[in-house]
Amino acid sequence: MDIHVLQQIVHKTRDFRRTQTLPKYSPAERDTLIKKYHPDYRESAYRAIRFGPNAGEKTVVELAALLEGDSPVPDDFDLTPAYMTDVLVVGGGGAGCAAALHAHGQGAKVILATKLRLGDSNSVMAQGGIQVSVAPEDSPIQHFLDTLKGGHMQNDHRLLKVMVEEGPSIAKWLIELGVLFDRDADGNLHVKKGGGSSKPRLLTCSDYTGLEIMRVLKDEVLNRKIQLLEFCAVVELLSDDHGACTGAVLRDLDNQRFIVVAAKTVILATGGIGRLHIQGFPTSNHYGATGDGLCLAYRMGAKLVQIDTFQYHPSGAVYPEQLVGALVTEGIRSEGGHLVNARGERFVNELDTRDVVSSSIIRECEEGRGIRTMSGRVGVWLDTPLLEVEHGPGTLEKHFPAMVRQYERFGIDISKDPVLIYPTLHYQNGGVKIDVNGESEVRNLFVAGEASGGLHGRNRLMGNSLLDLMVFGKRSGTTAAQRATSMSQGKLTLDHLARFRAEARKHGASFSVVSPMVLPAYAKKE
Ligand code: MEZ
Repeated sequence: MDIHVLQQIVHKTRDFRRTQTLPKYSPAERDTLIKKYHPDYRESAYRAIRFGPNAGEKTVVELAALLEGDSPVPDDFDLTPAYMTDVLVVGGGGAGCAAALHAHGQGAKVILATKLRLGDSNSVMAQGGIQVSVAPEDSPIQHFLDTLKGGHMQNDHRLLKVMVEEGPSIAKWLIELGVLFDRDADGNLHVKKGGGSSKPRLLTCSDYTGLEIMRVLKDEVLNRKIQLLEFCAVVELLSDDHGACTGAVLRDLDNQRFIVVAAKTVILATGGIGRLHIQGFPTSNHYGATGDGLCLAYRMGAKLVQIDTFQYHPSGAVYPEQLVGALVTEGIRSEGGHLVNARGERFVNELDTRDVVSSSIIRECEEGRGIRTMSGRVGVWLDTPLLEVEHGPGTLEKHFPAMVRQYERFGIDISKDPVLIYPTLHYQNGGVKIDVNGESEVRNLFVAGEASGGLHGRNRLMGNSLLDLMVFGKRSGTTAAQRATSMSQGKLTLDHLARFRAEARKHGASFSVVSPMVLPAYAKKE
């Protein structure tokens, strides 16, 4: 049936729905729902990793194959360095830029390598805000408790404590650099409430918060003339006789040549894995989100944590086809947008945590209450016109200009028509195990942002990602630089790779998968 005909149920049921208050699920109901419908609980999508630091632990099959994958670098590779630096930062998103700026601020020589362009990252695509407890009725303790609850009490307490406590100083730093957060009429910072939070805590720049933060950070990296190696993907790390990290091998994607960088410390800020499309899910992630940092760190011997849990953001676009998987910010639900099934009914408190909301949407669709597009995709409605009814005409244009434009390009006016959504692969909850300064279990190898794990437990709260990458970008950049400026460059070897290959052979690995993936499997091959 035509999508415009199907939409009518949303308009017809709006007035009734506006009179409803939906309770949140009890803890027991949430558990039952998630175990039945959340993709993290589909056993067939998982397998045990056969060797390496996480041997015997389960992760999704797509990631397991890459973690066990072989390096593109041969054993007898010539390790003469083309560059020497104190700190090598890998990744040009928020965590990478923050790490590079703070390392540079310590007086260290810094190289920032990124496989695409500076700024190409999930950070620029973060829409709904950054969580910081700045409101008078809020506190870091409250932020700590909300995050812990959202993460099913599985968060690393030490990392979480650091993140919530340093939030306000990070907001101050960003404002001083020039980030224009939304403000109230009296000039105070405007805070909004996100899913799973007990207090309004989101600082926003309309619905392009990440883009605004990255505008400023990118400028700062360029102004400080930090050396950039763009279109250079890190494909292997280097180690000394004691297994400490001493640099990396990069592949220049323009001419496919390898480049060796000798670095006293390395910071991986390589982001997530959305482009692995685990379990066939579309993704909200950028083109380079292929989990490179996880594979690189794993081969070096760094332990990973909670790599069996992923975030499927409840509202990924389902229609039109060109937008499939693209993010429809949680901000719309925060401002009152209803989720509506094919019968015109609400079916979950829209501000419950993302795992609960996503599981509820999947339940509706699996039980036949979803809406099917002509191309065969299924989803539920997000009642966007409701925001205009509740808060006045022009609300969407004012608060969600990016979202309005995203749909306008395809002839859809979200102030008049609801949009069709379904969970989209958004975030990797786990990653490389780090300490409070971002250092992994491998000496001199630091990890910041989405590639690291432990902070968010089994479900990240909205807006905690931008804060995570600023806090741990800062801590890893500062610590890596202080360490590097007080030591000499270590020997460059591939000994860790020889050990990894020997172990792989013992387990009968076929060496047919090469990792890191660098670009998605469907990238055009030259
Ligand atoms: O932190 C996020 O993932 C976020 C703010 C997303 C969004 O819905 O806008």
